[in-house]
Amino acid sequence: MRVRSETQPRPLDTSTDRVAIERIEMRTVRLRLKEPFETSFGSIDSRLIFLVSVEAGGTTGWGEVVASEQPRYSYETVGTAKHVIRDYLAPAMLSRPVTDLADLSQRFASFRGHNMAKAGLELAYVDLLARASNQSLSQMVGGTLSRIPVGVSLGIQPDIDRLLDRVKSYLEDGYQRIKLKIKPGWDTDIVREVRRRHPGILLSVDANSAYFIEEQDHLKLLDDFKLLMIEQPLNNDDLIDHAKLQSIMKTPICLDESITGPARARQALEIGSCRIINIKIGRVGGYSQALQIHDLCFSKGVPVWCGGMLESGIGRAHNIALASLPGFCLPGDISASSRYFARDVISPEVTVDDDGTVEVPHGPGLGFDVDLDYITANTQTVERFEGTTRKT
Ligand code: OSB
Ligand code: MG
Repeated sequence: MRVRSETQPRPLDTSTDRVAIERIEMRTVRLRLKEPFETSFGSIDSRLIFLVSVEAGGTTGWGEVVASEQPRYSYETVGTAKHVIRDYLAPAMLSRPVTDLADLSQRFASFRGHNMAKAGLELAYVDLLARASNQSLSQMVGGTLSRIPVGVSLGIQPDIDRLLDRVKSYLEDGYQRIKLKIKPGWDTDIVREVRRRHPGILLSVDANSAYFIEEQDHLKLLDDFKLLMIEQPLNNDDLIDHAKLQSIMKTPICLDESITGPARARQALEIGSCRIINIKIGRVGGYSQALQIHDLCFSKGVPVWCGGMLESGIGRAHNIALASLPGFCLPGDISASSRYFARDVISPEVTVDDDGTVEVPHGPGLGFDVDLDYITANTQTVERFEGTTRKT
């Protein structure tokens, strides 16, 4: 598989003046999901959205920490991210003016792990810079696409009929790729049925680490269904067993959970753990890391696509910007706001066209208005941190 564009992405241009961040705010907002979302590690019916904003010189930048309430997808939670931002990352960001994204990410690198917490602040910082320099996020990160292809990630359903209904209706909406969540007992039979009804569609599966290498003979059965990929079949921090599995499977393995940063991406490609990488800005620790993984994969012709974490519109706007980079040649998990929530925190909401694409907005920063009234009405907690190095 080849990546689509010949254009080399530009490095993030943050050569504006040093920015003295005056205030950081973190807040949690409860949004109900329109329908429960079930994966191999559990089911949720609402999302505790974790928003962060940073302020300087009268401009506010917005980011989202994609951690869940429980440590199931990863060890991070809303609670650990609050702690790490409050006690370590916010003080590091406020301690002196920030020169550029590399400066910020270097300060954060002295604290181990907690990528989602770090990413939330990086996102807010990049949105702040974009607004201050009157550029869109996509321009800031060197995006080249004006529309991005998108797919939908379908949770485990109560029964096969319900699954087939959902697949049909998302295909009617135009989504370019259907991803089915699988787990032992909800895998080959349902994939076979979906494939039989839709022989030509881009179809993938995501196991969220539900299998062991000892189950390789069973996993190999999935080779019969012309899947675009199988996402993260094995343990969340494994590379070795995935390499063994990839060597005996025809279906490309795509790693999600295992790719926690650029070094892991390099190692995975070196030993053949996967042929495709899902990039989530939160999982890898922010734009600084996501761009490096993108550039590495782009230079090697390895396809990447943008994963999702059931974000609100704020995280989704950042995902759209990232997915506008030239290496993102497969449809992302960037569905319409209405696929998740009755009402989103941005306006206009993210919509998907009949051709299964989302427009990359042109306006400054996120390119969407942040609906502060709606956010305030649904806010559960707020904490603010003030800088000491005010501009005079
Ligand atoms: O593994 O990609 C995943 C949601 C929460 C946690 C992990 C994953 C997902 C999704 C949903 O698949 C993607 C989305 O539509 O946001
Ligand atoms: Mg996944």
